[in-house]
Amino acid sequence: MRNQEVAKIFNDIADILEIKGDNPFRIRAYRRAAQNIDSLAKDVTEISVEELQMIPGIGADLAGKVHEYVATGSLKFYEDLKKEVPSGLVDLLSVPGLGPKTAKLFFDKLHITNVDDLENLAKEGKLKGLPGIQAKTEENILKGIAMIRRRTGRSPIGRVLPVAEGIMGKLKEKAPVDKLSIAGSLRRWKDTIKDIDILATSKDPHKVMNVFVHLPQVKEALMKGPTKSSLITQEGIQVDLRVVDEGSFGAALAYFTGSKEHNIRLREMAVRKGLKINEYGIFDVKTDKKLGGELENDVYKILGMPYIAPEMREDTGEIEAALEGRLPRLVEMEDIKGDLHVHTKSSDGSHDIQELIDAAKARGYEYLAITDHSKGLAVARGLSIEQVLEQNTKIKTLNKKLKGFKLLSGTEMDIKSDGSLDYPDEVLKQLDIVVASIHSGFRQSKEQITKRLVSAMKNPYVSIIAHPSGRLIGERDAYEIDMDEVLKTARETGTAIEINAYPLRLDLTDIYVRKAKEMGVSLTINTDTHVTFQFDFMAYGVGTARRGWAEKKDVLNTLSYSALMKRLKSKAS
Ligand code: DGT
Ligand code: CA
Ligand code: ZN
Repeated sequence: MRNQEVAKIFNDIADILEIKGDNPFRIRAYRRAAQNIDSLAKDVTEISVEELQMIPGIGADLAGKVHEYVATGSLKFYEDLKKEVPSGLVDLLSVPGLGPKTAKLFFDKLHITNVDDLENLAKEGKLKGLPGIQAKTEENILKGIAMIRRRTGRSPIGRVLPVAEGIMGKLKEKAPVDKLSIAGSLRRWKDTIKDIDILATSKDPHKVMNVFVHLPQVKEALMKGPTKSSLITQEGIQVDLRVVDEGSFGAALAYFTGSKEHNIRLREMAVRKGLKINEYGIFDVKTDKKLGGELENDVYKILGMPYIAPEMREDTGEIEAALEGRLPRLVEMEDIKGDLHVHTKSSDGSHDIQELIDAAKARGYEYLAITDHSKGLAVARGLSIEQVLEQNTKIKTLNKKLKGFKLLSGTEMDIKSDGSLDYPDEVLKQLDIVVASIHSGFRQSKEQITKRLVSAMKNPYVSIIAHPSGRLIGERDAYEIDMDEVLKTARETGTAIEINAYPLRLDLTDIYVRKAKEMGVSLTINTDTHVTFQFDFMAYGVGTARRGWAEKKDVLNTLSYSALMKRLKSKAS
């Protein structure tokens, strides 16, 4: 897929336009197009110009640009634009938190054109004193640079899974494979992935490997053998494929799914029973007789345990729970009855309400909460009080006409930097659901940010805290927050905490999901959809919930519509 590549160019264009002080609407159009192309399920190179124009935010002009780039490998508009600003200046924008205005300031006043110079001058304290630049700004710039340098080798799962699925699809189509499965951290739904592990069985392993190393996605074949081959994809992700015997597939799947720590525990248990477990099977040590290995569950069965879901295999108590018969019944995709955090084009989404309903119904949902941004969030065209009330009336009228589907009228209300809420209670109490979240003041102290969240939860109308730590994997660290305090308040006030399924967020993170569950905090898994295909991100959220041992009963949006409404009202009363 070259979507990421095209998206990056559009983002670069937006950056340069911003440095140049161009029209904000034009800049926003490029950013929105970039986001939509980036999260597109289909490869841009396989889409016609007509189809491209059907992507929200992409008109004839941008479709033409995408086409030009895909067809010729370059984009004249972009190449010309780059000549208008010093090269290197754009690189500065990759430092988290450093915007175009500041970058331009550093260039104009200090002639900084690359990240190394910026780092040196920040260390020497030479930036402060410029308009708006304080010691704290220098500190943040240094932190941001350190973060870029840390980005090593691991990619967010949202970048990796589509690549893995693309390769699996091509293998199924072109190679003589029988069984085929993803293994490793990807099968465990970790939020970041080092490399993709795939297992297969085949009557013709040689042919399979031949197809594999010549797939169109391949940038470089690293090694090709009869049982294992490795390659690097166009996106720079390593993929290992192993072809194993039919009778060993289950044992190999258990072995290569890991985690390593989980496997070590299983092998120790086996040794105590006079058994041996490896990627080929389960064996009796004395007689060397093979006791199992065709099915993955053979491993668990022989050790006297129920099957443990891959998401739990981290040696964090799952083996003890399995032995004692207290494994949770993890929440599943089928349990999700609706999405409680969705944007329309009234704020920064791309669709009207009807289009969102259709897409939600196609996914088998029973309800959907419309939660556009609130007035304080001007960058996302947040709704004024009049607008949100108007939308509320419209939704309530629409609801009476809908058959077999319900809308919840809501808002994603900004918790402002000073801790106050963006709408007054008289407005909030008219809505079915209030999702509250932080979009500014990320650099406040731990105490300040925690206090903002805690006081929002104490508001009787706030139903959910969304993306609680504000992280964007690989792009922005979580803000500092006392999560224990937040969870405690959530329980006391009956506020649900969101697992945001947007693949760069996945926040609440797995560790805190587990803590929340243990504390009896209610969770909700929402996609924060801005474009309809993003509804499919739900799987990432469910994966994260499962890594935190969450069950159906822990998750608000597994409730029926009437039970959900009752629950939402019970906090407000
Ligand atoms: P990552 O780092 O995101 O790729 O995480 P994994 O878990 O996919 O790790 P990877 O790709 O190095 O190995 C895949 C699985 O293979 C791993 O989860 C367990 C198994 N494995 C790999 N190396 C070892 C090892 O040295 N000992 C054991 N017991 N298992 C291993
Ligand atoms: Ca791996
Ligand atoms: Zn949102």
